[in-house]
Amino acid sequence: MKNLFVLLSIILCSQVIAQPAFLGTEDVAGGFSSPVSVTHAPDGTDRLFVTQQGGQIKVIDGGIHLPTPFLDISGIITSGGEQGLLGLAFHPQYASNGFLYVNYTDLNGDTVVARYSVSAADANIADDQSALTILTFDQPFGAHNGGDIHFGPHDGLLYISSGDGSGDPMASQDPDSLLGKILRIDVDGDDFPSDPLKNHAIPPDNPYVGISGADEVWVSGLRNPWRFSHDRLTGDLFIGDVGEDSWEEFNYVPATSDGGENFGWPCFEGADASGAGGCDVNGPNELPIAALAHSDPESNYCSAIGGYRYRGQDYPGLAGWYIFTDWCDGDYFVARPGVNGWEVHNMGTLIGGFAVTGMGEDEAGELYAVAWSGVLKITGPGDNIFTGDFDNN
Ligand SMILES: [Ca+2]
Ligand SMILES: [Ca+2]
Ligand SMILES: [Ca+2]
Repeated sequence: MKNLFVLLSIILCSQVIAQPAFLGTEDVAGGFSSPVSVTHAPDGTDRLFVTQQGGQIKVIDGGIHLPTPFLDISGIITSGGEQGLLGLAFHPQYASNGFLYVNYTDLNGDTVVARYSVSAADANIADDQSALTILTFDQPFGAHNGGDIHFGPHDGLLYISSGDGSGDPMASQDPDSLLGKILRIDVDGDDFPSDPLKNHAIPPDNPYVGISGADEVWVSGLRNPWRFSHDRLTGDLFIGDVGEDSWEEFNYVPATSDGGENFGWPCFEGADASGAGGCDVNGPNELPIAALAHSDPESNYCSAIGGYRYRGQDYPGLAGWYIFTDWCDGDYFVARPGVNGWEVHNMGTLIGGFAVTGMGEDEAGELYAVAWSGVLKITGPGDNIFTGDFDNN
């Protein structure tokens, strides 16, 4: 009889262990209006900053969503659809210089990257009169603006994502156009002293310096790189590129790259060649490390949400995994380099579809998602991520 109880308890324990929650979420704060990004300032305060599409930046301090906006530029932007305040990044030396950078569509619908300064009086209020335009470029239509911005942790340069502008998608293949690219600039200099709307320097090792093509361009051939990130440890670049009819792409540029990668759009979607006008089906096409098929009958993939490679401390089982999702479907994925290229695993749905618009890191490298009106912390296993059943596809 005693042995039976032992056997029963082992079976019961096994059943509990057989369906572990590899990824989960914890509520952090709510009450946001159309949040599109969450990030931190490198200043030791452990605050989170949430970007709202309508033009406000809100602060979470000690788990409290502060009612007064950090910055409100709603009066100088166009928002709605794919337009609005789309990205926020803090200068690596923010603790000493107080500079932050935003990416928004202005009243003409054109992209503006501008610098603001924190106010002298209050660390939770930026000076809305301190704007300095860093870079601006035309957007032919309202959609495909890209809009994310991040400083490279390895080079201190500002990276900016731009979509193809939803006009002529061949802009993504035109090295003279800033559309359909990841741009890379140095915000600590000004190579254009006579131009008040260009206040940045060109990194001398950018791939089109000294040859035909816009000097700000880092990589090209992207359709709508809505959210991207750097690996905070290595500087590797991960780009979620929203697809058209067939594939949601997650693209990768190692920190050792010289730039100039061409991710194929519109001549390719994933590995599929297109006969679009002017396209060379034998032309360059850097393939994604992960791609979600619209044709998957069990899923509803429609908008890649680029995530982050986990470098936090709370969930060692996630260490080194790139975690990403899709806005419409809600499935979460993890990826890392394997023996035969990148291995990718579907970790299931965390909080449902049409929810997560972006992800971000706190100062310690813990991961967060913005979804509906809230900010959620992404939680994981304490040990090996693969200790039990999971959907390995
Ligand atoms: Ca200038
Ligand atoms: Ca050039
Ligand atoms: Ca591609």
